[in-house]
Amino acid sequence: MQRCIELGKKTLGLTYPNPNVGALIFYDGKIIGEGYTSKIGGNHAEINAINSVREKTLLKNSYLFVTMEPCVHHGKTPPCTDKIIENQFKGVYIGCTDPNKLVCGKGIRKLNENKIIVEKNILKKECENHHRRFITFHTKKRPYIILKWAESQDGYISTEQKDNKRPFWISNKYSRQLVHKWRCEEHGIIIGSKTYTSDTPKLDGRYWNKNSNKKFIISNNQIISEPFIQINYEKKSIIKSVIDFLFKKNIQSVIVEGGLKTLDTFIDSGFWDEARIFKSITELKKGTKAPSIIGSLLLQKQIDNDQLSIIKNIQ
Ligand code: AOF
Ligand code: ZN
Repeated sequence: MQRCIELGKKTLGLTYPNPNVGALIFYDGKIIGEGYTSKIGGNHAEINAINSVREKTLLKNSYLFVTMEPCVHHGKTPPCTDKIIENQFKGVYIGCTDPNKLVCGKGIRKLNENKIIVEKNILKKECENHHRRFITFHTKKRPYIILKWAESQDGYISTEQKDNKRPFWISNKYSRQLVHKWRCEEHGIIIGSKTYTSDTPKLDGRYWNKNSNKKFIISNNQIISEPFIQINYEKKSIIKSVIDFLFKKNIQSVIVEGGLKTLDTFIDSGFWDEARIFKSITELKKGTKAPSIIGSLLLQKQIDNDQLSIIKNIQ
């Protein structure tokens, strides 16, 4: 199953709104086929794994491992369970159930009804973590929210500089490349309008690849994307309105890149899942203070001379 997770990661960021599932086929102590969800609208992982097996007659004595329950619905592609049944697999090992209400336990039931052995919850926590964006979207009816910023050694996220030298880089070039990778992994990028006008960021992944994720700019009374869209903040908090808007647009995850007001508004609302913070060795002495955040430390590591901390919301 660990290998299935590795396979699923190959298309992280490229399969939205589909989850990036990983699958493999096990026969007589050997892996004889592997697959992962294709880019938008393409094959599901199980089908790619089946297609990768040269000797199709082996399938009927094989076991399928898959990070998420196989589907039962006719979507952009036919149901994976039908293919599994048709090929008479001996058993299916599943990481976690599919929270999509079109599937949600029905895949497991259908396999059972067709006399295929099903073992579920294999590395469940790891598979749920791997599919955390898709699961958050379907169960909490909002995108998975990642906050990101870089702060100086003395805790500032920007200088007081108001000239055209902005943006002033706090983190090193390796951390910046990592941020571009992260941008390609999430479904959307959010920044505040002040950062948008002062830094004119491109918000792309050019130091990683050219995956064109959706960009959203939040200003006082509207969320701006392509095309510009007004959202009504009157009755709800800003963040609730923003996440409802993103849910309606089927956005499964976002990375929020600042500035301070935008980050603070997300932190105060409690609507965030992860914070990824770079601490550089540079001292700024004055400027805009970094947000403060409380959560559980998931990971801390050096990116050359920057220290990266990943914090999880445990509220
Ligand atoms: C699987 N294997 O690799 C994935 C699944 O529109 P479709 O046909 O692509 O179906 C999308 C839904 O299928 C998606 O919301 C999720 O419930 C499931 N994704 N299922 O058996 C896969 N990616
Ligand atoms: Zn499927």
